[in-house]
Amino acid sequence: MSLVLYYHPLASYCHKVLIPLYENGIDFEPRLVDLSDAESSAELLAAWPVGKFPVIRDTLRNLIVPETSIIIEYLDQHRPGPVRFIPADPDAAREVRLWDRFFDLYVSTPMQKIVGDRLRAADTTDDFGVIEARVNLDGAYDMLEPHLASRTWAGGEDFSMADCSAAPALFYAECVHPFTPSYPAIGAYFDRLMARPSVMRVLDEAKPYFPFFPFRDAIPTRFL
Ligand SMILES: N[C@@H](CCC(=O)N[C@@H](CS)C(=O)NCC(=O)O)C(=O)O
Repeated sequence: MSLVLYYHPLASYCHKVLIPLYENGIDFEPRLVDLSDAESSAELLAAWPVGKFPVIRDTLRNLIVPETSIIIEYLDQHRPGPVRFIPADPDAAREVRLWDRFFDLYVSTPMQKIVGDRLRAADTTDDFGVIEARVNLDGAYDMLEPHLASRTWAGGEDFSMADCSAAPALFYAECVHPFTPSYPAIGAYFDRLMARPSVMRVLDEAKPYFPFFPFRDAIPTRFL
């Protein structure tokens, strides 16, 4: 098997890459990253010294591919399947890349700030940073609501990289800073995302690890 995926089943950015892998039935060898294990961490750092995951190793080309958006572009180019994640049309591709960036930077980043703060020791929490993250999420929801009211998927009428980014971002954001029921168009889009078999599979595989999620009590019961 030529693709090795360094990942963890609970990690939101790993979901972002598992979705396209499952959408197109791409074979890969899963390599679970355990940051509490020195050997596992060292293997990840050797592949990508930034230490963030997921990371893909393509053993056929002797290549490391980090960063989720770059990984999805790589899969689209080198393992194309029935679902194309970046449209061929340059204007449509730009729109997909824009909303991919939007979900990473303006939904995932504040969502992760809130989650990360919950994991800190009581005397090192960043209350102001968490308030700021919640304000940022409200701003993102205000922008997403009209955007999603007029389209099926985040980048247009076809499922794309932007939706791979949106699914985990919104799944965890709904737990830490709910958008339902106040934002009906985001809620309807979220339901469309959650009904995708690839997304259902990713969440099913994450389920055994839900007890480790600091906002586990806020996971909607339909996912448990
Ligand atoms: N910009 C990166 C973000 C990846 C990321 O933040 N991954 C998280 C897991 S969801 C991680 O590596 N966390 C471990 C850490 O930051 O030490 C990407 O798109 O791949």
